[in-house]
Amino acid sequence: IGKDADMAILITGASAGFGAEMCRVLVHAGYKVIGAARRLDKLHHLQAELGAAFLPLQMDVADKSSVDSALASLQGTWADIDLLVNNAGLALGMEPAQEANYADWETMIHTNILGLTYVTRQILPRMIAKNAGYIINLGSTAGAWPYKGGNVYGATKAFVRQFSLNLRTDLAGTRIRVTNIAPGLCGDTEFSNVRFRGDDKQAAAVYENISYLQPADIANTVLWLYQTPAHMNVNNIEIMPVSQTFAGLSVTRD
Ligand code: 8X3
Repeated sequence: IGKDADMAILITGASAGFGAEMCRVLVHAGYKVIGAARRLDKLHHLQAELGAAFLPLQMDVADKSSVDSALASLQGTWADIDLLVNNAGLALGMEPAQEANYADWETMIHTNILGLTYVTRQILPRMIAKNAGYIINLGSTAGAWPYKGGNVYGATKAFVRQFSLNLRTDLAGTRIRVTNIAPGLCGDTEFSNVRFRGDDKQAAAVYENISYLQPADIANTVLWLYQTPAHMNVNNIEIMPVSQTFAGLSVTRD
């Protein structure tokens, strides 16, 4: 049983991928987990799998009133959030900036930036009031390493990284911890299927003949971070599969 078993963990984007795997790993480790997402049916499947230690919470992070009312509905120890994992986020498209669909940019900014701040701003005062808590934000290698077609997606993840560092700065003198996790290429999630708008062939091509990170790698990282000693703060953790490196600065020949 985890050290804070009477308190709850809130994970956004819990219906699939990293988020769903985090719910599994953290419930199996003995914690009470609230899984938040838009797709309630997926959360109910997780509830059937995980039992009473899992609470489904229908919430659209990109909709401030949905965030406010969903979080206000939490009762008793479920309202005592000791760990918030801001996992919800998405990439849409890989076209060069001048060809990208502007509505896609707005959706990414809305979910990855505004959505993350809606949830954080709601939960922070509760953590401040008890001078305890941990916020883990899901950034990306794309927030530090540019790549073609990464334009606004990578920029939203750069926001997540810098917001995490700035949060920790504002929280100096408190016991509240903040970490930015920046995963690189990770498969077996809906990430690329969403990015390529349901084109499963194009999505599968991203992972062809590559050994990539698994959702469990990231979920186990969250568990490890949460269980690190209370005096220790991991500011930023960047994780890539061995098949990926940051080499690759491009040159254009005349
Ligand atoms: C996901 C990693 O490289 O597809 O954030 O942008 S990448």
